Amino acid sequence: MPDDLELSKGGAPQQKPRGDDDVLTTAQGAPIADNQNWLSAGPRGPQLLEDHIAREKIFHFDHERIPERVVHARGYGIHGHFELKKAIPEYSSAAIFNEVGEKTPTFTRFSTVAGNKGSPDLARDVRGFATKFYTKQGNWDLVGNNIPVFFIQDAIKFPDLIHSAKPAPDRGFPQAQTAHDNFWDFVSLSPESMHMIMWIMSDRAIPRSFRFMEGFGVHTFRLVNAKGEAKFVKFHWKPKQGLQSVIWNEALKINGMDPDFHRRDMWDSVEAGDFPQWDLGIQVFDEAFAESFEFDVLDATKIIPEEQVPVEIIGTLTLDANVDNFFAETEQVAFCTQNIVPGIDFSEDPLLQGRNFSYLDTQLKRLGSPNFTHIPINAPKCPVHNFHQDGHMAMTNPKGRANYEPNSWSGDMDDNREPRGPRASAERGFTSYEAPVAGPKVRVRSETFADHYSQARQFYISQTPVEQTHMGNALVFELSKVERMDIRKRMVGHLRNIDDGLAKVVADGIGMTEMPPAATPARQPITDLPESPALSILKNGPDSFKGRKLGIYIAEGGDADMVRALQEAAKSAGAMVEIVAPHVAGAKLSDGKMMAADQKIDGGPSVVYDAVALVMDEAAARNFGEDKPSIDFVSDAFAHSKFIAYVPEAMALLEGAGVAKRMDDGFIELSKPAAAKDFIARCAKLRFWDREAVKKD
Ligand code: HDE
Repeated sequence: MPDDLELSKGGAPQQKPRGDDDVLTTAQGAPIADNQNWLSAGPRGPQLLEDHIAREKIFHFDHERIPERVVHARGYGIHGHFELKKAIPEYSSAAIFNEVGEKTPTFTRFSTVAGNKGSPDLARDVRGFATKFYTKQGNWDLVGNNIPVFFIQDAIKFPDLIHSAKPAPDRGFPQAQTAHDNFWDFVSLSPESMHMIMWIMSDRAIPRSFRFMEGFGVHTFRLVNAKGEAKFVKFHWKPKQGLQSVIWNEALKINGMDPDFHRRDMWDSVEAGDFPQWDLGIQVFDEAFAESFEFDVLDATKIIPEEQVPVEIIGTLTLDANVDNFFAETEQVAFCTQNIVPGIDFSEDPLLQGRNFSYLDTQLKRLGSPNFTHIPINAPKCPVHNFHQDGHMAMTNPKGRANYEPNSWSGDMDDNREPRGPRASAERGFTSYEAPVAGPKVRVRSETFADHYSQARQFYISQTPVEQTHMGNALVFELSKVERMDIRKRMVGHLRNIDDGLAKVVADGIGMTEMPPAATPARQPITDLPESPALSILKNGPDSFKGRKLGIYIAEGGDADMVRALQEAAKSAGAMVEIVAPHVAGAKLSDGKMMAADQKIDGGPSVVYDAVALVMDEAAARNFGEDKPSIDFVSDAFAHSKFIAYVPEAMALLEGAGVAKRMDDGFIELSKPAAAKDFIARCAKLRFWDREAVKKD
């Protein structure tokens, strides 16, 4: 029993940290004597309904789940802060953009779109990148994706898009993938999807980590300055870690090996103090540019190439604290596109306008009450004053009598009257930009939205040959899962408008004997746009092994100095290291000492590492040359174009894995410990892509 009761009024009831000496209580605070046995009539029952303690426990358990998000169900949240590096008062009056050095707390949730809460992290999918900025003027939510365009141009099509991508309603599968008839049927009937299709068939849809992907606000928004002047803006997140993806065969294996690969990666790097950072960039342009641009800036299936409107960096997001409680924070966080602050405004993008309705609506369903803003993760960190009241789970209830406005309570406490409460402020409050609006009420798609292929083609031709091959392979994989021939043909018909070479690769890959006719474009001609190098991952590689992970496969008798040299070299490059061994207990190295392992070999396959090293004696290598997990460790690393370091004694394993005769410059022999440094330096390239080029020829 506590000595004193805290006689507080209101406030959110919080469980204090649970200590070792605390007595278990019911939700009403009554102490519990036995948490193992239901009250019963005699030792062999029956159980008594009277047991209020057992019933309360089961009752609470029965109601633990809330509906998962209808899209973006699987996600991972993390705290951080945004620091402004460059003030932009000429563009925006928002406080968050006006004081250099100011730090604004944030919460970011990364997600996949199609899969349910328990689906694997490396599904081929768009990734959500949603950030809540707890600014001094209220919460601003930038609810973006890792791809700068979207499948559709009008929000009314969203339920159909998502229905087609999610499991078919009759059979309830396939989960977390688009490789099925319904999805390809829908997109092939919606040519506006073609640009997005290019992006999701690229390696952008299988990022190596949340840390290594870009983020985009997608829509055109407005920035409004203190004089009420507006400019258009597109928001970009640029990872300081650089861009990196896995390849499809690797993704398939990671999903089996570690379905939590992305969330584990984020958790581990933050726990290790390696905080990921993104620069916030803006592309700012005016009405005149919007008028002169080849495409409509309100069309979310289009980008504005960075070469045309450069991205100005204005600040940095640092993610530096994992959540304390997944449900309370990651699950209950509610992002809404309508959460904007003075100085930021919407544009007339029809997709954005639809989203503004959807997010608030879905939060009510998911969190069960309009008071979800009282949940700590959603509550603004600035003062909140309004006359909203009551409702389920109301936690912050206002004091006093005045609960309406206007009112004539004085606000002057001396005359014994009640305070009058808050008032709107024309100077400090949000005012919508006075964009002129006129026109008949119609249901039409603007003519200016009609070009569906030019930017799709631009994306494709901006990729390196390796990336183009991956896109071709992805399309072949997906369309091979489509059963209906007419859908496959319709898709190849679209590809012919994007790139004939790609259309041919895909047609051949799915065994199509006759090339279907090209789809009829809604608008002719399809423009030949210049390459945009910013669209390629490999052209923008980080050239650093920092934040990446080396797997060292050790065995009895392995050279202890070499293992240590590798560990040190990786560490000084800012990389992480895991030791893999035949047993999790580790292995006795050449110095006679046991080195503990992080993973047993079949729990630490090479797909979870960025590069691998083999340090073992000859006898072990001979044994492993016949051991399936060891063979896979090497042959997968080879197939996935990874750098492979090996001590000369490990040759028998390379032979057993069938790669000894195909060794290329991606193999580095570790003849003496000094070689460890050279190996890690080589790993800065992340992959030895020449290996793929050779395989292709
Ligand atoms: Fe969303 N989207 N969306 N979306 N979206 C949701 O809101 C919706 C779109 C995005 O981590 C839902 O809270 C419509 C584009 C992210 O909690 C829902 C349309 C972009 C997240 C919803 C779109 C996004 C969501 C489901 C078509 C990138 C996860 C749960 C107009 C710019 C946020 C929820 C989180 C979540 C509706 C299209 C990003 C149903 C109607 C485009 C990152 O409200």
